[in-house]
This record gives sequence, C-alpha cells and structure tokens, in this order.
Amino acid sequence: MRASGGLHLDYVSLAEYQTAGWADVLGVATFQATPADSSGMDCSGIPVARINTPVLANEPHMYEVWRCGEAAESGQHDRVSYRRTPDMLFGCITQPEPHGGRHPPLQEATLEAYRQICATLDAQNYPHLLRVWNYLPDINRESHGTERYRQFNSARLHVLRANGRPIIGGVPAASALGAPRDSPLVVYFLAARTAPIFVENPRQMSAYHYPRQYGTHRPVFSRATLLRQSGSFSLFISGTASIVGHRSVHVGDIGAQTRETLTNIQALLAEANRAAPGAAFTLRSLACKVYVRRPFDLPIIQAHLNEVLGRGARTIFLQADICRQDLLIEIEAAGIRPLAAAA
Ligand code: 3EB
Repeated sequence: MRASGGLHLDYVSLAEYQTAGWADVLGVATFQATPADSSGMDCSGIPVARINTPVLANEPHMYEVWRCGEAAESGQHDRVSYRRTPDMLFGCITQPEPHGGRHPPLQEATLEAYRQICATLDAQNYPHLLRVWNYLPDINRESHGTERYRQFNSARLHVLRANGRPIIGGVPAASALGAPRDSPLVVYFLAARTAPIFVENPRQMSAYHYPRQYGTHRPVFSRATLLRQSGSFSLFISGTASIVGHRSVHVGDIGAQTRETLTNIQALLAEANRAAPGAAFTLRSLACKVYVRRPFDLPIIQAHLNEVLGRGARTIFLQADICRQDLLIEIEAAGIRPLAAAA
C-alpha cells in the first residue's frame, strides 16, 4: 500500500522483513514475535511493538510495517519509543502490570501507559491521536470485581480526560484485543500535527455513548479516522465486530458474525467516501487485520473474506480474544488513497 511520498502499510513475513529497506520505516508491530525481537527500539532505531498474539494462516511471524516515504527521526520519551516525521509520529509502549497500587494491576498499567503517551505527544507537539492499538493480557478475565477490559476502559478515559483531551467525538480510532496471560500491556499509536476527520458508523451507536451495561466508563474510540496529508487520504478503521446499535448480534454464529462485520465496514467506507470525495475507498483497497477468538473458525472466516476481498487481499489473521465474550471475530483495516484520485 503505497501513496507517493505519504504513509503506507505492509504486512510482511520474517524473510521479507529481514531484506526490507529501513530508511523510511516509521514503526513496526510484530505478531507472535520471534524470541530475537525485543520490544521498544530495535538496533536500527525503529520502534517495534511486540505483540504475543499467535498468527493464524499466514507465516508464523508477521510484521506490520508503517512507512512514511521520507526520512524519519527516532527518539525515546521515558518508556515510549517513537519515530517521527514533521507531520506524523509512531510510538509504542510496553507496560508490565505492577504489584500493588491503588487500582487493579491492569488499570495501573493502563494509567501509566496512557500518561506516558500523552506526555510524549505534548512534548513532541503531535496533538492529534489518529489511531491506537491496545493489547491487553487476559482481556475477558474478571479481577477485583470487574472485567479487565473495563479496568482498561476506566483508566483510558481517566487519563485522556485528565490530559484535557476529548472523550467523545474527536477521539482516535482504536482496537482493544486480548493477548495471552502474562504478556505485558502493549499500546502503539499514530499521531499527527493535523487533525483528522472522525467517522462514525450509522449502523452502530458510537462506542463513547454505549449504555452503562457495557461498563461505567465508556470505551473512548471513534469508528474510524480519516487524515488528509502528504498527497493522500489515510483511513484508519477501528476494530469492527458484529454489533448493531450497541448489541452483539448472531451470538454463536461465526458465518453471520463475519458477514455482519463486513457490512459494518462497508457502511464505514460509505461514510469515509462522503468525507473524502474521490478517494473511492473499497473493501479491496484495504489492508485488514482479522482477530479470531477460536482458531477452528478460520476456514469459515476465510471462505467469507475470499468472496468479498478476493484472494490477493493484504490480510493477516491473529488469534485474540475480543473484548465482549459473545464476539467471535473482529476486523480492523487501513486504507491509503492518493489525493490525485480526488480530481
Ligand atoms: C466494539 O465495537 C467492539 O475499546 O478501543 C472495538 C474497537 C472494540 C476498539 C476499544 C473496542 C475498542 O465495541 C470492541
């Protein structure tokens, strides 16, 4: 996915990763990382978010590589490793859960991670969070009387509000998935100096308005964000699932959940195309990351996706728990379209 001079995204295998050029890489996320990978900064100064989710269907180790098409500069702000261009910053933080503290351990880790992210953005002057990826160990487990995903939501909302950032409306696109027990919390993100357009899905209630039954602290994310920059439109679609309104639908039916998820993404694409005239985002122009709760569902999921996306699609499949127990699949996506197409 390459737009002249602008941002682009590739999913590559270990072999491709090892032979790739580095000059314009902004940041990397690795899935089921090899033991040789280390989180934080790798030897070439590129920030690497190391996530322990098993890779399904693709090669065993996959690399999500964000390139910026220009020279970039690396840095470290406390625990946040980052790399930046004049317009954009990629950062990542790995935060183990502390022993002790006023709040449950995952909540403490999330408070710390988001404080560090906000401090980095303030110090480097990239005010606009575009996209945040959150990987929470054991996301569905209850502890201290609440589900760990809710502990995360409480901390995320708290820090963003305390930092003077919006908690409804102008909030980043996001994903929040499970990681294996005993993994650290890993958060990586893209931020910009230009504000994005915030896109909601007419088929779904905005997550920041969800009723309290999903937790007293609402999930702070937009369904998608759209950035016009460096000759292209970049579209970041949040983790999207089989939710209509605020309810999970097709409980227990992986085929129907997959179709509903794709219908939701289609609805978001229609909204994005209204906001970005001429960009003509289509399902086939996206790079997709598919989170699968139960590996044995993969053949059904792939059959549906092949129909809609075509076989050549840039798609990776990861085993991960979804933040609601009744959801079996979640799909996130990114698309980059040259502005020239907007003529
Ligand atoms: C949903 O639509 C499914 O808490 O950051 C998707 C994307 C979901 C992001 C988050 C949660 C998050 O509510 C879950």
